[in-house]
Amino acid sequence: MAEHESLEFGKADFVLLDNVSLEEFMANLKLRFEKGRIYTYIGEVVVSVNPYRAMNIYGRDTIEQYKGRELYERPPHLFAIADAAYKAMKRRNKDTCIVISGESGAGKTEASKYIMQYIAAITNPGQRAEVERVKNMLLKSNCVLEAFGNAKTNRNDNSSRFGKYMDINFDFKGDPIGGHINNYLLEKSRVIFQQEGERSFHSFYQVCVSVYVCVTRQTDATISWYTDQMAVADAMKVIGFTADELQTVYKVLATILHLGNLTFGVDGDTTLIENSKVVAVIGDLLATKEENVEKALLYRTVATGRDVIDKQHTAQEASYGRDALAKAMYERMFCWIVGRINDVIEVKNYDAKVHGKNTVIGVLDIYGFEIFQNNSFEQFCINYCNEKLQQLFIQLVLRQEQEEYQREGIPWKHIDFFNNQIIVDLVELQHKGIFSVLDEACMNVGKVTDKVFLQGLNSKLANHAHYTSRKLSPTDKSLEFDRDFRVRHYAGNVVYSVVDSTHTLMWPEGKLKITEVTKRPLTAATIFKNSMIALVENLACKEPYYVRCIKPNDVKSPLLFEHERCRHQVEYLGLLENVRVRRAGFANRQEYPRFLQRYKMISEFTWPNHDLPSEKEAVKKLLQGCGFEQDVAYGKTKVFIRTPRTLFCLEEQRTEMVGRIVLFLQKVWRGTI
Ligand code: AD9
Ligand code: MG
Repeated sequence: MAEHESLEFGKADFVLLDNVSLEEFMANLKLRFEKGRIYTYIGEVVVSVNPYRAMNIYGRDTIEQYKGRELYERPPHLFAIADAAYKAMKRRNKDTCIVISGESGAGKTEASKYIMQYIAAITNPGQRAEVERVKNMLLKSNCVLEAFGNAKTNRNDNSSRFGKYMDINFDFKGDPIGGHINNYLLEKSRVIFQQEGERSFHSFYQVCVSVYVCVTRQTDATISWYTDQMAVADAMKVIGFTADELQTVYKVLATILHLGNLTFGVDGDTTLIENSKVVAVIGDLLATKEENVEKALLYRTVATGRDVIDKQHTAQEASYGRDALAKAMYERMFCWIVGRINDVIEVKNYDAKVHGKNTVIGVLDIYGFEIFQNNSFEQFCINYCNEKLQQLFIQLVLRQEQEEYQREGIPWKHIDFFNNQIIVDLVELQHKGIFSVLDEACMNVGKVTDKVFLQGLNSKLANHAHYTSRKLSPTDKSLEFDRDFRVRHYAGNVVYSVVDSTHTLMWPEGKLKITEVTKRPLTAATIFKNSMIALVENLACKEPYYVRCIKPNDVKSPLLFEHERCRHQVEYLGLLENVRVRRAGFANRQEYPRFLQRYKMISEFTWPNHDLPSEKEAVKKLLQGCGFEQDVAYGKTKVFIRTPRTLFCLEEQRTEMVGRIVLFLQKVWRGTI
C-alpha cells in the first residue's frame, strides 16, 4: 500500500472520509498535521496547514517524484497540483491558474514560491539559455517584491502588503518564455504609520538599520537585514536594474525616512519647518533646491477666480501633506519596480503563427483576510478582495458543478452552502454599495465629512444583514458613534473606522484618469474595485486549481493545532461543502464525441467503427465492455467519470492499444504481414 494510502496518516483525500461531518473532517486534518502531513486533497483542491517549521519536502528528489505523475499516485502535495496545472496547460493547450487563498499568515506566499520553484525545476530539459534566463528572473522577482511589498504585521512576520498575480507564459514546448506581474493596491499607509508591534516595509530596514528614528524604534536581532539587503541588491542587478537605478531607489527610501523626521511649527502667522537641516538633506537627495522642498511642503496652489495663488498650509495641513508625499513616493517607486521587472520578463520575439499559441499559468498570491485592532480603508479593500476570491471559488467549485449535473440530467441532490455574493454586493453594488457611498463622499470632499459619510452608509444600508453601526445597534458598545461600522464578512466580523476615509488622500496621486461621464478622477476605491472585477474575470476564463491555506494557531507554533481556530477556517472556506459536492460528483467529464475519439480503440464495439445509433450509445457500450459501468454516469451531452483512477485505467489501455496498432502498422508497412 502506498504511504499516502496508509491509515496511520489519516485520509489523503477528504473525499474518502467514512462520514462527511465536521468532526471527522477536523479529526483527519489534525491527525495529518500532527503526523507532519500538511497537505490533504479534496479532489483536486489542496488543503494546506501552515507547519511553521522547515519541512524536508521541497527538495530535488521530491520534485522528481511528482514530475509528470497523476495526482493520486503520490502523497498530496503542492507539486502535484502544480504538475496538474502544467499538464493541463501543455497537453490540452489550456490557460490555467492556481489560486491560493487563506487568511493572513496561512502560508499563501510560501506556497506560491514552491509552486514557481517546481515549475522552474521541471521545465526546459533542453537547457535553452533564454529560457533559463527567464526562469531566473521570475524567481528573483519574488525576492525583490517581498523586500518592497512585505512587512511584519501582528499576524505574519512576512506579510504581503500588496496583491500579486503573476502570469507565466509558455511556448509550445512547455518552457517558460516570459511573464507578467499585476500588483494590486499596496498598503502604503504603512510607510507613515504602523500599529503597535508592527513594522514598515522590509526595504527600509534593509537599507539602514539604525540611523532613523522610525526604524530604531524597533529592533529584532533575529532578522538579518544586512544579508537580506545583499540578496535584494543582487536580485535587482540580475533583473537588470542599473547601479544608477539602485542608487535612486535608495535615495527615495532615504527621502521618505527623512520626511518622517520633519516637524512643523508656527511662528505668529507663519507655518515653518522646525528642523530645517533635514530639508537640506531632502533637497540633496532629490537633487533640488532647499527652497523648492520647503515651498512644496508649506504651500498649496489654489485657484481663486482667475488668479492662481500660493496659500500657506497650517502646521496640521503641512504634516498631512508630508505624509501624503511619503506614501505617494513609496507607492510610485513600488509600481515602477514592478514595471521594470515586467519590462524584463515580458515575452519577446514570440510569433504565435510560427510557434503556436503561447499558453499561460497564472499564480495568484494576494493579501489574506485580516482583522486588526484598527481597520481602515486598506483592510476594507483587502477583505473585499478575499470576498471576491471566495465568490470565485463558490462559482467555479460549488455552483457551476452542481448546475452542470442538473443541466445534464444527472440525478443530484442539491448541496447547500453559504453564498457570500450578498457581501460582495454590499461592497461593490452600483449606487448602493459601500464603495459607491464612499465615491459620492469623495466627490464632495470639503463638504462631506467622515461623519456625513457614515450617515450616508447608515441610511443606505440600514437593513442589510451584514452591515451595522452604533446608530443602528445602539446597545453595541464595541462600535463608536460617528466613527465605526461593522461588516459581517464570510470569514468574520470586522469593525472599520471611517476616520480619514473622505480625506483627500482617497484620491489616487499621480496621473489622474478623468472619466468621461463625471469629469472627475476615479477614486482609489473605484480603481481597486475595477481591478478586482478584472482579476476575477481573468481567473474565471482559465482552468482553475486551488490551494486553500489554513493557519493552525496565532502564535506561529509548529506544534499547536488550535481546534477552534481551524474549525472556523474550515467552515468559512466552505471545505465541507466542497467535500460533499466532490464526493457526490464526478472527477472528470467529457463530451461523447471527444471521449469516443480518444478511447474508441480499446473496445471491439467501437474500433475501428461502431454501428450503434449514437455516440452516447457507443460510449456506453465501450464502458460496459471495460467494466467501468459502476463508476460513470451518462448525461445529455457528456459522460461523467467519478474517480480519476478510472480515467487513468482508460489512458493505460489506450496507450497499450496505440502501441499495438503502431506495431501492426509497421509490420504491414514492411510487408511482414
Ligand atoms: V499574508 O496574507 O501575505 O499576511 P501568507 O502569505 O498566507 O500571509 P506566508 O506564506 O507569508 O503567509 O507564511 C507565513 C509564515 O509561515 C512564513 O513566513 C513561514 O515562516 C511559515 N510557513 C508558511 N508556509 C510554510 C511551509 N510550507 N513550510 C514552512 C511555512 N513554513
Ligand atoms: Mg503573503
